[in-house]
Amino acid sequence: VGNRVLGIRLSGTIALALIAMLSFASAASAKDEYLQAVKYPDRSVYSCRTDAIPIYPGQNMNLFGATSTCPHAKKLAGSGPDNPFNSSAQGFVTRFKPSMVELKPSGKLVTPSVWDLHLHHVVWLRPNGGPTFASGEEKTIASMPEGYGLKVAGNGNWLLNYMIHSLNASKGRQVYITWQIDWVPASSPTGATMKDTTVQWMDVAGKHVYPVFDARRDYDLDGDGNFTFPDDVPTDPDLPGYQERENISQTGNWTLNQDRTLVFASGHLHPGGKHVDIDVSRDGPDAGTVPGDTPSETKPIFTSRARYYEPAGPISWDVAMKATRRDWRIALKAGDKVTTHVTYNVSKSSWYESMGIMPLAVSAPGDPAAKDPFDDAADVKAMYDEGGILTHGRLKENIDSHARDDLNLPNPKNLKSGNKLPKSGIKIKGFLFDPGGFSAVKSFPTKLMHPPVIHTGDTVKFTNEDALPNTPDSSQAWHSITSCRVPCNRGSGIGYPLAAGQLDVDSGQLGYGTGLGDSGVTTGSNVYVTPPYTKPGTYTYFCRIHPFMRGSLRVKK
Ligand SMILES: [Cu+2]
Repeated sequence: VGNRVLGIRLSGTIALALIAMLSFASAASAKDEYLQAVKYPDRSVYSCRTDAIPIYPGQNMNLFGATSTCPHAKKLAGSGPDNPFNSSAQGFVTRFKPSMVELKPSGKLVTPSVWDLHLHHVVWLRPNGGPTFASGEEKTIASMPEGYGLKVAGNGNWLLNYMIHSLNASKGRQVYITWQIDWVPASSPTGATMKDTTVQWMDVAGKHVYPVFDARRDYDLDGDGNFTFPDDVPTDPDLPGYQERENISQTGNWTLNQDRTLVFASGHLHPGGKHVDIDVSRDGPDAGTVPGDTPSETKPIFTSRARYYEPAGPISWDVAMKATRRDWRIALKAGDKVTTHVTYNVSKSSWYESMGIMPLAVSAPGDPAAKDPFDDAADVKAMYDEGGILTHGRLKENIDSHARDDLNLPNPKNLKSGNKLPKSGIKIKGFLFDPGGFSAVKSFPTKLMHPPVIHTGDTVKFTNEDALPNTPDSSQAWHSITSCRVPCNRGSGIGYPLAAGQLDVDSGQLGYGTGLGDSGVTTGSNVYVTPPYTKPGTYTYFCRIHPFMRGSLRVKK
């Protein structure tokens, strides 16, 4: 190795030390730890899947359906029965690994890439007990610690809430939602001593069926690059971010009505998200009687951190979440209040329709390993400081392969102006903005890309003709108009384009969602009018739902 490193002349000793540091850094990052399944003698592992789910061009529907504990069960390992899921005999689910596969016309099963077909969310709900297991594209594996499981009937009925997002206009595709479960029969020796759990669903924005909020760059009032929901939502109506107040939900808080033990937790967030946190408040000997009314009455109990494999940082789904470790047990008392927080990085981009969820596996008190955040504060602090553990490594399907590819498209800023924009504005039809729209594909004709012209102070009207009123949700394609930074002409993915234009412009999803889950996803209109453009220049925008859809416009004095 020469001693000219990074263009700086270094002494041999310093160069060697630098090389040693660099190789240590890469070794450390390669040494992620993963949560291992508890291998009980009475455990068997099964694969389960839904029936085929049709995918409509560009769909982003939030749907509900019926399912059972393990449809189309196939035993993968263990000495249990081939299919315990057609009997009412109970068992414990001790591990739950979700995914989605595409059923190709040839019959082949392929896990689709996140930039193509994307598992936005799927939640398994018990008909009387609410949500239990859940997944987004991060595909966290829920894995109970030794001695704990979720007790259900083999042939139990479940509801499925799922949103599968097609990022393109392709037709005729079908997927299965899949899950792999570790199953311990309740009648087995292991099952006889196993403790049941329930799931306490902690959702910062769970007021609506589609529980989302926005995290915009201008919400960062203290300039630290982060926006924590709901803590950083201002109470002053004149401050940016105040509009998110309506999304704050009591579902982010849980006041216990009996003593309980927490045994497992793992967070869910979206690109841009950094961590989901829970803390617990208990009233102390102060004058007030409200848990958390002085800072000493609140203790952090777990931070689920996002581990981004994405080289560009927290901007894509190339991420895995940290879950609690095997020995994590938190003893809580009746009256304790658990609170959820989620933090997004808003220094690079604004994030729309963001989530912050932390399902907690909860059991009866009495586990001798459980520690009380106040009575055993040092033990709980040590558990907290140790942090979480990943449940799986990097997923090939989450690699944002085409984001930022050079497509040899011109920079809209350098294009000659197009015509003056008519009053009718810009139409969206067939997944194309017109005039001034383009598709992020190589050799898109430049002659269609010329930016239409408006004048300072003008607004722009967009009409989404791919979503017509009084048509089925499945025949509509919902589009957004979201500002991106010029040139906005590179390859599409999750991490490109980013909602990082000169102005924060976002229309929401234009369309007429009518289903229970869909009505909150769309704006209920196919028309959007932008705020006035006050400064001359060339502006670019894209569709967040179908990021290959781009467009530009030019503002003149
Ligand atoms: Cu779109």
